This record gives sequence, structure tokens and C-alpha cells, in this order.
Amino acid sequence: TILVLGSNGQIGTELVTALREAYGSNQVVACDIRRPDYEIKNAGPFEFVNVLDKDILKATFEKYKPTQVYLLAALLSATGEQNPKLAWDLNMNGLLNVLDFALAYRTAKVYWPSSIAAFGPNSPKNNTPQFCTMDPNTVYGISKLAGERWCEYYHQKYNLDVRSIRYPGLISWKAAPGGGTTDYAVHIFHDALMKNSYNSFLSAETELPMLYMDDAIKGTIELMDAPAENITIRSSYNLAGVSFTPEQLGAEIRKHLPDFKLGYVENDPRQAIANSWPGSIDDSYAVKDWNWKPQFDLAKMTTEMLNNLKK
Ligand code: VAH
Repeated sequence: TILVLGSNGQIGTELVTALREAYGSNQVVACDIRRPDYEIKNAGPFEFVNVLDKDILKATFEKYKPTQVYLLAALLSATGEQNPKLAWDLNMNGLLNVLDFALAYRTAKVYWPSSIAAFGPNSPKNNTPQFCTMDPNTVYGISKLAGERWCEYYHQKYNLDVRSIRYPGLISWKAAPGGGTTDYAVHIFHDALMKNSYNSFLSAETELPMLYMDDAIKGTIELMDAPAENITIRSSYNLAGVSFTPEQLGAEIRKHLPDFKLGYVENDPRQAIANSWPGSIDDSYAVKDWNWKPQFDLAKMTTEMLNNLKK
């Protein structure tokens, strides 16, 4: 059995569907603190699980004896800055609880996402390498950097097979993003179709690394399926999709909606967060270790988003 903790989120929603297609609906247990607001395609078992409640976690591990666990429950960058202590508690203690129960119940593989948010203002900005200065200045980024260190520690010290990816900003249409700084690149599509205009909270030339959700899910499953001996990174893999600015995204949307108007909102707190992150990522380790290759460039992502949101 596979547990997906945080199954209702932007990633969890699609990961549950993908894992159920791969392993069968009844093999994948969707776990969250509330039921999905809409029935997930090929529905399967659901459990109310709060990753900070050790009794519920223990009962869930006891009931399912999972062979794999995916921990996606977290507060993202923008929300985390509004609730720093909750973000630290959920992101850090949630991970430590899951790592400990995975050890106790001999879970074969654990997946936990890090983020490009683990980099900071003094990390190299372009083609940010796998190894470099990492001085994140958001609680979310701090929790991701610390979480990477813990994952590597549990692998080295206890031989736990925990694997991780530093996701770029994720673009998807099925489930809303959960309060991140890159969310502008999702909202822009909704507004473009509804109002033929959008006011971006990030400035025109703010370049950020992004990834279409289908690529993120594909990469996650490829990493988890790779032979353990090929995995040379036990902190978290850099992963790159496509980097772009709001201006470039707006221009791409105009190829479909010629009159689309893109405006800018000044002084949004998320601008400072975005300024502390890389503009592009070097993912050569993922390419070398498990043949990572994204399928979606900006043009394909834009077409997919608009076509699916139009329905
Ligand atoms: C956020 N979408 O904006 C998340 C992600 C790299 C960005 O971590 O917080």
C-alpha cells in the first residue's frame, strides 16, 4: 500500500491519480485533514490524517503497513510567512514524524518534496548548481533546507530510502496551488480566460524556474522507480523545467488571446521572496542519475493550461 499524506494539495491531488493508475486504486490511500472538495478520478481509500498527530499517524501506518509514503503536507512560502511557527511546526515536525514511523514500520521508500525555495539571496542566480551556498530567508525555505539535511541524515544513519526533488514553481489546472509565490503563473491563466487581463504581483522581469505538473508527477515517479544504487543525491535533486518572467508568459498567452492585458501590482510581499530565489536551475544530477527530461516548454504548457481551463 502507498500512503499520500497531504493528498488534497496541488501536487497530492495529481499524485494520487497517477499512483492509482500505476498501482491500482485500492493500493493508494489518500490522506489529508479534510476530504477532497471534489471526487478524485478513480476514487480509492481515504483517511483523515494530520501529520502532527502521532497517534493518528501510528494508527495509519499500523493499519496499512505502507511500502511507500509520499509526504506532501506543508505550508508554502507566502502562507508560511503569515504563520511562521505553524509553518515550521507542520513542515519540520511533520517530516520528522513521518521519517520515524517509516523507520519503525520498515517503509521501503519515502518521498518528500523540497523546493527551489531552499536557495537564498546568496545562492548563484542562474543555472543554480546542486551544491552551492543556500541561505533561504523564508520559513518555508528554511524548513526545506533543514528537511533536506534530515532526509540525508536518515538515509546515511538508518539506511532509510528517502528521496526528494527541489520542485520549481508548479503550474497546473486541476487543483489550486496552496499559497505560494509562484501562484501568479497559475492565476494568470484563470484571469486571462475570465477577464482577458491579469495584474501580476511579481514584476515584469522576475524570472523564476517553473515546471508543468505533468512533468513534476512524471519526474517524481521516475525518481521513485529508479534503482537505489543510481541515486547519488540523498538531500534533494535539483530539477528544471522552463524559466520565464511574467512578461514572457504574458506574450505566450497573447499568441492565444491577442488582446490579453497584463498589469503589475507594486509592493506585494511575494516580490521579496521571489527576488531571493534562483532564476534558473542546473539539474545535471537528475539527468545523469535517472534520465530526467521535461516534456513541456512554455508554449506547450500555455496551450495545455488554456485548453483545459476553457472546458
Ligand atoms: C511556493 N509553489 O511558491 C511553491 C514553491 C518554488 C515555489 O515552493 O512557495
